[in-house]
Amino acid sequence: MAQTCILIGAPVDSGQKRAGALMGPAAYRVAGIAAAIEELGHKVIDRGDVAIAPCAPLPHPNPAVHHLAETLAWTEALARAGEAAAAEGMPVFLGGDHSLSLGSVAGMAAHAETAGRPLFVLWLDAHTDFHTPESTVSGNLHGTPVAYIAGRPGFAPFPPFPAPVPGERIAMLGIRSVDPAEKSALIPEEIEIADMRVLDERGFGAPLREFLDRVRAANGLLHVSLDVDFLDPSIAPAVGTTVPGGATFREAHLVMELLHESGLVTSLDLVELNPFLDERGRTAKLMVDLVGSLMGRKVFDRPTRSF
Ligand code: Z70
Ligand code: MN
Ligand code: MN
Ligand code: MN
Repeated sequence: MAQTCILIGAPVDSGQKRAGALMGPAAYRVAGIAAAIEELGHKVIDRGDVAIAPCAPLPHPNPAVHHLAETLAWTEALARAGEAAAAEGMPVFLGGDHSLSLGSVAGMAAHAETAGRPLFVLWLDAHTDFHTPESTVSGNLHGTPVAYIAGRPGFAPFPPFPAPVPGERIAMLGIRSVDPAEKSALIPEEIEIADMRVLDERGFGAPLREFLDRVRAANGLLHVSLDVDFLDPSIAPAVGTTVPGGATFREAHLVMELLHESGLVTSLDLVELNPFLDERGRTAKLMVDLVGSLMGRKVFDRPTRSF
């Protein structure tokens, strides 16, 4: 089915300490993201980059937390831009570090409330990003969005999350780096975590299909948040935190193809690309190729004859 994709540039880099993520939206455009989507018969509207005003520093009881005011401003700006875009088509957020999902998913949750449909979230990441600003050790707020989305307390001065997403509606794939405070907070949660141990045994297809079946049964909206470090660093080097043992080229494309076939995806984040660390644009190009698979690129348009 032809879609209208709304590209929203989110040059956010306040959620971590390494410079360069703010070049992400430009790199996706250079890598041809609009053409890759249009080639598949969809319409693309590029809304350009969201911007925030200069911020006065905002202190936090956890002294590790940094760039709180900027991250708060991005959260509010992206939630607004995202909610408006969701009324017109499928928002695609071009990041930017993963703190942008504090805003993008808040916008989708507000939209879902208006639409009267439950929001589901698929987190494709090496990390669970389940810290609160109170529990983070690094102080990097890109490690917090899932906790915000799930409605964990400890997020002042962020606005309360519009409609917290219960754990049963969140699934994580690719997980292989979790801090102790995140682990203990995740234990009582219903969040489905397919870590690499699970994925090595079952593959990516079965756990993903189970989650998608639940989204379909609930007539849900589905937000997909794709962190570059979901991928193995050997194929996706342009990321600040490389964690070995990630999804291969073929596993990642399979995930995207299954998402396409489900017809359920209503919004997407592309996060943590740091073009300054890339090798001749290969990570940006891979991410654009994955978006191609998500939007319907396949080897054959019909089942092949003998399989
Ligand atoms: C760690 C922290 C993180 C992404 C790194 C890492 C968090 N749990 N998230 N890269 N996308 O610093 O809180
Ligand atoms: Mn992440
Ligand atoms: Mn990550
Ligand atoms: Mn919960």
